[in-house]
Amino acid sequence: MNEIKNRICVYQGNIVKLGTDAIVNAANTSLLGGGGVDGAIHAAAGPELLEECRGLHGCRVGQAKLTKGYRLPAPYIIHTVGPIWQGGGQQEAELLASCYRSSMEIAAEKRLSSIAFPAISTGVYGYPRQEAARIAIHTVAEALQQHSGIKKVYLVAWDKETALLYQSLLEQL
Ligand code: AR6
Repeated sequence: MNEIKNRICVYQGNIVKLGTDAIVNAANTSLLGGGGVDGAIHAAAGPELLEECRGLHGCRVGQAKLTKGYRLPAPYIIHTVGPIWQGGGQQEAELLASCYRSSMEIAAEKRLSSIAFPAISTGVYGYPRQEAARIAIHTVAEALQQHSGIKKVYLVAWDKETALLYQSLLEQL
């Protein structure tokens, strides 16, 4: 597991600043923008992003779609739609894992070597932070075993609490 551990890092701050090959957006099914990290990404990437998103005709929960990064330092954005937390009985865990897995698959297909994820579903969508962090780390670690071309995955935390959570889960891998 050490080799995998070394390919995951925790970053606390604004994901739009990262110059990884792709950053992941925690979008909604319309892909037409919103608040939170979605709003920050659209604001930083510029209006061309919304234009491209219009042509994608939305995205299902648990799936992901690729666009260019436009004015972002990252050349690509992978838009994924996390589940809305409804108490845990609506396949939220499977759907959240699927967001991470699908995004990693797109990155691998595009031969990208670095990707940054926000804590999908843990804002407006209300997913409990600890459980979401556990799913993020484990799904990313599993996907890294499959996709040797992805050299670095950044787990981006907006707040200190999430950063510490990621850090301690990563140490336990
Ligand atoms: N950089 C990194 N992380 C951020 C940033 C940022 N700039 N801004 C917020 N976060 P959320 P969701 C963290 O609500 O729960 C949108 O309106 C935030 O602290 O952005 O998946 C979409 O259009 C939290 O930990 O996404 C959807 O309608 C995490 O990112 C809906 O919100 C995710 O919070 C999606 O909700």
